[in-house]
Amino acid sequence: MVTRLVLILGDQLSPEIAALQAAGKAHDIVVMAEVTAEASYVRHHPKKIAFIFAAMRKFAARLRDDGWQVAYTRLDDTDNTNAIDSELVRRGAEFGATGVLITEPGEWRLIEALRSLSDESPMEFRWNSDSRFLASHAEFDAWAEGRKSLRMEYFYRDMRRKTGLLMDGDQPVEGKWNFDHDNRKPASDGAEFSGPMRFTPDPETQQVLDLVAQKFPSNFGSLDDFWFATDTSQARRALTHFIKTALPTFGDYQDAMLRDDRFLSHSVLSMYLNAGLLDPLEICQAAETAYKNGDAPINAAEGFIRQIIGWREYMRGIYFREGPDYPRRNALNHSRGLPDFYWSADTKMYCISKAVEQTQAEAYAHHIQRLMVTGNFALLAGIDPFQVHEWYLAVYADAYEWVEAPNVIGMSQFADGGIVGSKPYVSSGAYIDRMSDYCKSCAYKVKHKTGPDACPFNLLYWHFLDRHRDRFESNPRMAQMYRTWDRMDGDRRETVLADAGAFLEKLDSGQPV
Ligand code: FAD
Ligand code: DLZ
Ligand code: SF4
Repeated sequence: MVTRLVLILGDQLSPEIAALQAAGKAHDIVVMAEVTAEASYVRHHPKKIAFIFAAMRKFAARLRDDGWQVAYTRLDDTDNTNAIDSELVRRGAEFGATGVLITEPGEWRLIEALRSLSDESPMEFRWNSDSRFLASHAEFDAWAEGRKSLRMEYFYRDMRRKTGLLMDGDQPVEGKWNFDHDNRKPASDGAEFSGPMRFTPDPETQQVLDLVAQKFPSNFGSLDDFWFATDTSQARRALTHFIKTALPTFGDYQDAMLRDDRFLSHSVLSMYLNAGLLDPLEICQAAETAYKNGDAPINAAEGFIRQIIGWREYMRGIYFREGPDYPRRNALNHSRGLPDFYWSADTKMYCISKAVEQTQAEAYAHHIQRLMVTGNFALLAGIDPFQVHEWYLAVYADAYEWVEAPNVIGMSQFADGGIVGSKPYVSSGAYIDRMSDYCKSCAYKVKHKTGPDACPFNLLYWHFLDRHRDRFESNPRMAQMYRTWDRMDGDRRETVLADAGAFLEKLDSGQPV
């Protein structure tokens, strides 16, 4: 009788996952393993590790209830070999397995490790594409082939046509593909947000929390007040809660930031989606139904669906198309070390301190905090993009390289030289001031353009444009910025650059900023 191992990784927790679909309960054995190699290739936030381990344990129990034989390794099992490839070797020998069924992992690192193992192993490896995505690699590559630039918007329209979401025949509902001009308002005074659904840890999750506290005591991030869903039925309740309470204002407040609200109208579903607890189409259909029933306006439903079938799928396409060297790209040759305040929140810059503090507490920050606060600062200050990438990969509960790297290396740091974005996402403090209520609590003055109190984003914005003039001045989308800079009085320009240089020197010498 043939026995094959069916590898299920910590972010593949879906009964529809391809390797499971290709396997049979009668002969095949599911292998799942909590291993040090995966838990420490970056120093993950403890809440991320706890979420993944708890969800893995509950998924294994579900599979067993469903009749599967599951060989599950816990982190503290004495015979744990502590890496995915060595666990396959150990389980292969234990069960006399002749083959391994794999669903393609979401990181080149692990793909390469498993490819090496399959070259050496007597077991036959069968690779399956990850069918949890709408666009296969071949489909994305076919879309990308021959295009001068890979703009997400056109890819997104194809995904709308493919899924039929918000379509009226072959036309978009209400006559437009994109309703962004109705979106992106600052949060109005007194706007209230109920936040994501919270779950009290069950005994299995509590056991994992104790284990993670003991094994990862010094990783950045707090384990206190763990409230994440850890199985599909809870994640579905979180989805229903979002659709009812936050989707209607999702578009309006997509880019807003508030001092006293960590979530606003965001769904906080990415960690469930990326781990396999929720399916992208299921989420989008729920949003579409809310729109059809008159419970959410088109700008909200369209904006939300675009993030999932557009941006999320597009980012994955870029990651696999660009290959394993993508996270090492550094088109702007930035080399400054990541400042300590990314780990401590200890900075006078209120916006950064807030974003880091909430990341530490929740393993979550919403998109505009990631892009226009911590990401914007790193880009303006010329931080080494690989260090920025490792930070994002470690600190967010939803972070796996296939989605994190194109967002960080591409969208946020322009380190891929313009594959994801046609221009760098940089802004001065004025943007943060417009979209948030942070600046009024800050030690720096957002209206000051020079001098000791000047908002560092104001100084560094011009410093960035000036030092990268050769690359960007002919970019039509940046022409206006250069015109404004050039119109500034020469002395003033010199003062801005000198103040920015002084700020960077302080940063480099580890003085408080
Ligand atoms: P919502 O605002 O409610 O959006 C709905 C869903 O759309 C999200 O759950 C997510 O699945 C999807 N989505 C939205 N924007 C993007 C995007 N740019 N790329 C891919 N999917 C998107 N997302 C991750 O899932 N993992 C990451 O590691 C990650 N790292 C990021 C790093 C940077 C620098 C930036 C700028 C963005 C990053 N994103 C990442 C994208 C986005 O910020 C998160 O998906 C989002 O903040 C998750 O919170 P949410 O579920 O409340 O999202
Ligand atoms: C992120 C993560 C962590 C922290 N731990 C495990 C683990 O112990 N076992 C496992 O199978 N997967 C884990 N993961 C998820 C993997 O790192 C993820 O599957 C790969 O990075 C590919 O996306
Ligand atoms: Fe951030 Fe500048 Fe506003 Fe302070 S003044 S919160 S540093 S944007």
